[in-house]
Amino acid sequence: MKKPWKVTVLTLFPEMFPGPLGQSISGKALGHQWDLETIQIRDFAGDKHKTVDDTSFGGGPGMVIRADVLDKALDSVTDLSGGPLIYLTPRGCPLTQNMVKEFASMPHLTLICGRYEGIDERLLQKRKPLEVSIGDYVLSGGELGAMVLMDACVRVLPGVMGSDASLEEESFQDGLLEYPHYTRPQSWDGQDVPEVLTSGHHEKIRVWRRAQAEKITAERRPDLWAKYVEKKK
Ligand code: 58G
Repeated sequence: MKKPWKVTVLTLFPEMFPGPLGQSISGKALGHQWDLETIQIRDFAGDKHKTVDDTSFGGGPGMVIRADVLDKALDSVTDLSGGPLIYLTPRGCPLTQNMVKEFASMPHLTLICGRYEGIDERLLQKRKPLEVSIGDYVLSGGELGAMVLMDACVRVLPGVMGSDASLEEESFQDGLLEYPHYTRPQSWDGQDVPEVLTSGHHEKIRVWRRAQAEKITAERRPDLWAKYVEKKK
């Protein structure tokens, strides 16, 4: 049997994992299609009080994770060479579906979760992690960001979503927002399912969905719409 896709998470709160990733489809795939390992950063503190943070040189509020402690924690990661080292931070490059597919194609990810005001810059200079952001907002820790990244990767692993057809569909709509979905009952709350979807005309359905996806994208995401129009030319 082939080795499953693996993620190693360095965190001060390993109890937060697998959290929501232990549920539903990703939860069922955990231990089969993918593996999760957590490393407690505090285990690598050098003093009897297990200190991992200190005040910021130059002053200002809040604490910073010590470079020496996190460096020792990273030394303990055996398969760092199997894929990227990633630090979740609001100053990172924005996570995209293309990055998700690339991360899911590597054998191993290592994720660093910061807390407090972040990590001593010298650790980042030495280890040069890929700095990734899940969006333009600040979280109290990188753990929720790590879970978002992992969730996005796990659902594109071969055999996890069950039907690879749904992923084909997704790539067909590449660069556009999702078209609307409907299920039973056919009539609900005075609203009927659009007739074309129950017509059985597969080509008409494809054209209708494409038009809907384009309309929603143009209305809501002028940035994505501009890229899509540019690409079509
Ligand atoms: C400012 C504040 C810089 C990822 C906190 C760095 C992590 C947002 C994201 C931090 C995160 C994101 C400490 C807590 C990183 C550190 C962590 N916030 N948008 N917070 O992906």
